[in-house]
Amino acid sequence: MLDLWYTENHTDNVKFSIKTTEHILTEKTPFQQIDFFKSEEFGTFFTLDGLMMVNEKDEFVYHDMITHVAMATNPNIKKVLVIGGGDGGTVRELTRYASIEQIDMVEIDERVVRLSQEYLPITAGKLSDPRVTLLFEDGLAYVKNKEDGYYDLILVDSTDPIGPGEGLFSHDFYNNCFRVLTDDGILINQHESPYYPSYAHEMKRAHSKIKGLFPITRVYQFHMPTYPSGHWLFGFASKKFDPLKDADLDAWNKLGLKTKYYNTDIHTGAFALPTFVKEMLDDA
Ligand code: AAT
Repeated sequence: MLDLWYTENHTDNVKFSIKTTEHILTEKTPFQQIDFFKSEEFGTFFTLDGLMMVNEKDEFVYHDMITHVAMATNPNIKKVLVIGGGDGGTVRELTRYASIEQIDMVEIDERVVRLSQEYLPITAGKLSDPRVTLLFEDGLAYVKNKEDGYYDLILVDSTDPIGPGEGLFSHDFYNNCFRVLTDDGILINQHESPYYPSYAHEMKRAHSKIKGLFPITRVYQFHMPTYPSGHWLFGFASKKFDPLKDADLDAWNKLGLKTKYYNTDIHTGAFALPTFVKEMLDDA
């Protein structure tokens, strides 16, 4: 029996490997290289340009945390924009709220969506919800052309700031997000990791740009076993609602949604950051 391992460089000096049982496919699109694999430990997973995006085992952590923190903060969210997120996991979590009326997902690479629908129904299964509209274009251009004050919530479920995701970490993009949000709008963005310096550098850059635009900016953390260092962050930027002072956690619990990672203790706890992270964000 051959041992086939998927290996990813987490830094120039650190590698992360998963034993695979099958390399399902490899495909180069105009935007990136997509690879799908099967493994014992993480089930089916896919990578973009050699970086882990989603796997069946830990996707719940990321998709719970990108969605439920904002939804518990403002239960009146009706119109949501997801940027990226082609695997559908973020949309899946959003569709659990009967109160949401419209979900627009803007994904640059249609192939990520189609392949996820074929090989990862666990995340893509709710993309057919009638409230969901799929748009295949660059999220940067989409927000530039969108009217003012339209969305209650924007979730930026993007790749890292190399390749097609780069523009989604730009000042211009955050500025347009601010503009297309309603007066009580919330922006959640993929905020990289504080641990390895190359990721921490991007975390600080993103934070410094968002801090200058939104009156309320926080960062919260979660544990993602397959992302570099396992320590990952989302940014919470908002025009009106503070995720700690204004969240109605009892109301969220009354919804009775069963989640595997998020709960209302985590909601509060995730904003408690280690000292080294606070210091980096403070001088960002
Ligand atoms: N749900 C977790 C999965 C992702 S994938 C991020 C998606 O963002 C990809 O499908 C990619 O095609 C899409 N994307 C990249 N750039 C753009 C863009 N400019 N406009 C719209 N969509 C885009 C996130 C994984 C996070 C990994 C952290 N290491």
